[in-house]
Amino acid sequence: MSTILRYLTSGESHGKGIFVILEGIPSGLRIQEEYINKQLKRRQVGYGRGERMRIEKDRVEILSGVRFGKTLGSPISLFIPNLDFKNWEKLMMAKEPEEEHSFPLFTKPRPGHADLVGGIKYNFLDLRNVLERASARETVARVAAGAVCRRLLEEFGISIFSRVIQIGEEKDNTDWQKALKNYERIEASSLRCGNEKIEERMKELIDKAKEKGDTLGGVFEVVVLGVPPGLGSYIQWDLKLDARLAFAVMSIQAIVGVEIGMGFKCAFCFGSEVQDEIGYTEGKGFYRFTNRCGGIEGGMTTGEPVIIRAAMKPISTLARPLRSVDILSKKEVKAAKERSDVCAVPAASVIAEAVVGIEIARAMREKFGGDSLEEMKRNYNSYMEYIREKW
Ligand code: EPS
Repeated sequence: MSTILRYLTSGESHGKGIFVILEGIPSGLRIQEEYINKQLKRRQVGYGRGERMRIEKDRVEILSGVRFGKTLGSPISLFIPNLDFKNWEKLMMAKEPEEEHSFPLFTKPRPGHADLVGGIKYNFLDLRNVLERASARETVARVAAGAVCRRLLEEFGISIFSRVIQIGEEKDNTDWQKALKNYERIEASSLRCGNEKIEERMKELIDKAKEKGDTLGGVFEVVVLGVPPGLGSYIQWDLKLDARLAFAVMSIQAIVGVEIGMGFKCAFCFGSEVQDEIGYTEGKGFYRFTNRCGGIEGGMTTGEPVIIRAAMKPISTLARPLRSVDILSKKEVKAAKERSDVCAVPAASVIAEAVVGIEIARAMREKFGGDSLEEMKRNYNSYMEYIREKW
């Protein structure tokens, strides 16, 4: 994958904070901490979110790469402090504790989390060393980096939306064009659902899961509008934009499936029900009668909206824990109970907007390059003029 735009995150869930370095944003892009904080706030919402969200008021500090409100073209370092750290200082300190094992070990791995395999892989008897980094807390970094990329994409008329279309067995089958017509409702909804009645039934399912000491997953949809044709490429496996978008979304904690456009439904259809026929009119140029491919064909954007859906498994930490084995005694135990969410699908949809935005921004940087935003815009405008004139 090209490294023209890349990012690295670091930090543990209960350490000092979460860090991200984002490299590849051109100089001259306006960005403010408040703009990023707005996205961080969107990540914290959600009916079914856990106690941690009452502790954290996620706010970013821009530590490098920006001066007087504009990017410098150099790496942008972002830091989001963990307000909860004050309650964990002794358990998360970097220096060696005075007495050996003066703190409880986390030895009861939770089925579905990274606990057991992480302990085996990194040779840890205290599985807290695993969960601290495997935690979905890390996604606050993705949203911060994604916010800067969203800001860049706005300069090219590209916008990103998401909504929840299923919680447990409760589905919202409204198509995305209709749903986006009342996007304010989706944004105001604590489940990011566009339909009030369906949202109520989803909430009932989350309440039932909570009463049972269980958790619930679901499905969300991300839509990207305004992309130019030709982002990504068919010439190499790791340049195909559909594959990269699937990778980015699948890398979010608890995501177990990703589809683009009609996705798995294609498997039950004939080709004539799947391919998007091509039309042409003077002035409008080439267009498609449908967009079943979800805006990507041959690993490249067609210029139609990019549509991605993903399935999130129920959170791994259950208030009524499942069977596990203590890694020290090897005796059957109930898995550890860590504070957690009951349902985090709305949060995952916001995180997915961010990682999709990063991938689209990376593809835009690959195609239009430029060290400054102005240069990138010149390249973009000349490409769009070429399409208007020649195609
Ligand atoms: C989360 C932070 C975590 C969890 C949750 C989401 O904080 P804490 O572990 O202190 O409660 O609440 O992460 C998980 C449920 C998980 O399994 O990783 C966040 O910031 O989104």
